[in-house]
Amino acid sequence: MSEEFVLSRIEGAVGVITINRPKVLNALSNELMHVLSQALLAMQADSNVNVIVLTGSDKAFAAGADISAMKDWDYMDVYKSNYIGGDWETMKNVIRKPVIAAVSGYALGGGCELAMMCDTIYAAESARFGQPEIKLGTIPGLGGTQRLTRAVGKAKAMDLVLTGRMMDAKEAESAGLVARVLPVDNFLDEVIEIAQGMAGMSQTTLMMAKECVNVALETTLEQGLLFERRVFHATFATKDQKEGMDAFVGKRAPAFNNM
Ligand code: CO8
Repeated sequence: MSEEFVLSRIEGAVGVITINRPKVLNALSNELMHVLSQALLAMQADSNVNVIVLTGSDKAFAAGADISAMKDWDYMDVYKSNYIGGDWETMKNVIRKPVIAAVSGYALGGGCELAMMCDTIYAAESARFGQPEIKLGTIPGLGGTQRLTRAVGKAKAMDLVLTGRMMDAKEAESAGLVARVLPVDNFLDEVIEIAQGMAGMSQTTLMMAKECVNVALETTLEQGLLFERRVFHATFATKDQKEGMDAFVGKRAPAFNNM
């Protein structure tokens, strides 16, 4: 590989993965997506990492799939290879630790879809979200019509997908796509600090909580409530539940062991 498309580092119990293809605003190529999935799997396997932050540059989280690479694809190639993103749905189930998208600048097309595949999105005031595929004569191919609709509702999803316009961070927050908007200055440091707070919890319990929230999008309320209750019951089999509640009663900080 001529360039390092993805950079990984660990800060405390937080794994930080940075998409690094600045000349093309982090356009997502096949190769980049492969390296990114390897980086995520490595963070999942590293027991020192409790939470993963996925970010890009100040100017772009990712400006979408690589249009130069995509423009000459033909139907049989993409259909037979199940590209784009067939294996990413599997990946999503393998990465059980919380993944936070830290979005600064453009998150467009596949970039917006990649952010939506994460468990939550924190945006810098400079963030711009959109599904501009319609302007290229195609449609979103990695969840843009599905996850965006679940996040912001049908009317706004239609508006974004059919016009290809961008929405800014404030609009994205009020529409429910983004959890928090943070100032541009020290944006990534602030997200990492929030992630460190999460990472101080029990890793096991973090994974259980993530699984429950994700089930809410996939099932009926009745089944989701039952799933949640059973997982809640399961937390009482962990040492971390004993530690958390003993610490509260003893008026001290908990020291979770991921057990
Ligand atoms: N693909 C390839 N190159 C890109 C992309 C892209 N998506 N976006 C930007 N670039 C390149 C530009 O060609 C330019 O290269 P060069 O310097 O060699 O001319 C460089 O990045 C800088 O871009 P601009 O000069 O255009 O920068 P501006 O600040 O003027 O504009 C924009 C920034 C508005 C973000 C503009 O670059 C833009 O509109 N980009 C395309 C956005 C887009 O249409 N994205 C959707 C792509 S389709 C898609 O994502 C389908 C998803 C399917 C799933 C994908 C899973 C991997």
